[in-house]
Amino acid sequence: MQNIRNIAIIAHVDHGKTTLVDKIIHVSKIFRENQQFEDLILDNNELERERGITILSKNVSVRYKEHKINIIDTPGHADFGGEVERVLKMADGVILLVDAFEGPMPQTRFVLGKALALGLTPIVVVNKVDKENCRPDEVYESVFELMFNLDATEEQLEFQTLYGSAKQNWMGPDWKNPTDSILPLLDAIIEHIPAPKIDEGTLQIQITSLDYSNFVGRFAIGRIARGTISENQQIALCKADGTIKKMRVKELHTFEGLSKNKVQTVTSGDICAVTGIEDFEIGDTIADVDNPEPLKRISIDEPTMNMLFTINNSPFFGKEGKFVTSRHLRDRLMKETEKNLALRVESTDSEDRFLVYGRGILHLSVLIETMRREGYELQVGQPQVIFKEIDGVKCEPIETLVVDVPQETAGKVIELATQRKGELLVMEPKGDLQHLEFKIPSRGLNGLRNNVLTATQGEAIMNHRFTAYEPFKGPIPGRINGSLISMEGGQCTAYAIDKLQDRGVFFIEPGDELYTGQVIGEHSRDNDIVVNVQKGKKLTNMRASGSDDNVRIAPPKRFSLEESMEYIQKDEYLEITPKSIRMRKIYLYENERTRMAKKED
Ligand SMILES: Nc1nc2c(ncn2[C@@H]2O[C@H](COP(=O)(O)OP(=O)(O)OP(=O)(O)O)[C@@H](O)[C@H]2O)c(=O)[nH]1
Ligand SMILES: [Mg+2]
Repeated sequence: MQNIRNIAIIAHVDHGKTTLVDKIIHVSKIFRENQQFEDLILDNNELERERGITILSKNVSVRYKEHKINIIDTPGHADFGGEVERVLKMADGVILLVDAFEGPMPQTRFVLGKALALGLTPIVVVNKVDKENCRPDEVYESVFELMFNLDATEEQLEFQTLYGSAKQNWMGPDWKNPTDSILPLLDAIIEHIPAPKIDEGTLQIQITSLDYSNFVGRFAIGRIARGTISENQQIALCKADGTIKKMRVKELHTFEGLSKNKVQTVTSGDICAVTGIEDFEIGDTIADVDNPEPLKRISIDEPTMNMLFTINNSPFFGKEGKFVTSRHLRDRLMKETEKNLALRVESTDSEDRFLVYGRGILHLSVLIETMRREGYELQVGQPQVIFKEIDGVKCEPIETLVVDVPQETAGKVIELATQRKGELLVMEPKGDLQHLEFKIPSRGLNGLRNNVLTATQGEAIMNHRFTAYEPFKGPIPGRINGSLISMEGGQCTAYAIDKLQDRGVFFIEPGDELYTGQVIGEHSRDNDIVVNVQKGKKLTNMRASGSDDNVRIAPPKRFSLEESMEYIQKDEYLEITPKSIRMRKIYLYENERTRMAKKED
């Protein structure tokens, strides 16, 4: 029987989890083989690298002092919180990372609450003590207070604390005295995280995660709660609907460093990846073939938002993408639901349109961005929060919003949040910033980030997380400005844009190909207007000379995918192709829009 420790690393977004896990892998290799390694990068998919965030949790494993330590790196963004909750089932302890300047944030509270509820005792790591304005002692105090407020047991309140800098590769008991390695953390794990509890009985593994390999197909990943599992063994798969299917294990792997290691047998307490299990879902139990006993299923957070996904039917349809039909869209969305647990897809009365339910803007935008990179064209509608009727009362999702801003702009931020039914709960100094906490309907967050950043010259740090459903708070004013809409199709000219500059801000550049009904700018007033940007002199070389009209044109306003998702109105779509993101009116022609608006009244 080997000595095993199973730990999950949890924290608010960006507090340094992945950096720390990279360093742990690094040091354990050096420790064993006495050699240098390249920088390891755990955030290995393209979107994770570009955005510098973890989207999927990952299993790795290191060996240290006769122990095998299985580590699960988790995502810190609130939209992926369901993932954390699930993988905590594989752990016997957690490392809670907290940024030595920021302190506990909304997601810290959420993940810590889940860990405490599962009876796990954390090792607290106050990370980033190298930051100039850090305040590790205060942060320690607030972590203690947070645990207390989350009803931690006496035992849990006696948590171990380490200070350090994952980036500078050290951990130790005192933040003022840097050590020369992160080994003190590994020692603390071995000493304070309990070994897995071994229950007597036949095989039980709950599938908590999955992985793909081009060679062997899908891996079912889980921790062996009871018994042993071997290559080629017959097992029973216990499904959600109560059915039990007999199948055979093909290959069996354990985690070793960043990769997997093929093995013959794995015993209870360890985490393994199994192939050969067909049609499994997360939450299913792999059990003994003669005595199948399923484990209690994992509940998954309900979606709080939905968006209409539809095929691209703009005049530019099919020009830039490979997969454009409703069949393509349907198959791709259905495939996604197999691994993206918090996502739900519903058919509508039209075979071209689907309602996609998710946990927030980022959750849905990651899917959209992935699809566009794969060659899909699609359109999406304005994100809608999901209302619920609770005891006969219409309720809506409410979030905790935390904004840290420079003193002098705090007033503006409070005003913006209050306009959207935000309720200020906390206002206190944090370093030289002002720390604000609000309770606000999810609806009110739509587009708020953009306004807050503008109001604070980009200085605000903003975070929010779903807390609960509460009775509907009443109407919230939407976007104040209307849209500038292209009257005609074709290339726009610098001359025409220049003449219209006093009407608002443009999202397009001279020379862009447009179509009738495309949203090309923001009107300076509250109504939509149709403008002609094609007329006038066609300047052949837009950028060439200083005497051209175009030199006076303000640069176009550019939106990220998420900003556009938050920007569009109810009667608008976002057209997404591998090459472009365009906004458009659902009804491209003005007479159609007038007719439809009348119908709605
Ligand atoms: N100054 C400083 N920066 C750090 C430290 N540890 C991590 N960082 C930086 O913080 C940023 C976020 O680090 P990550 O390790 O990706 O954070 P994470 O917690 O994995 O983030 P998510 O997975 O998105 O929740 C990166 O730019 C790191 O370089 C540290 O000890 N000191
Ligand atoms: Mg990470």
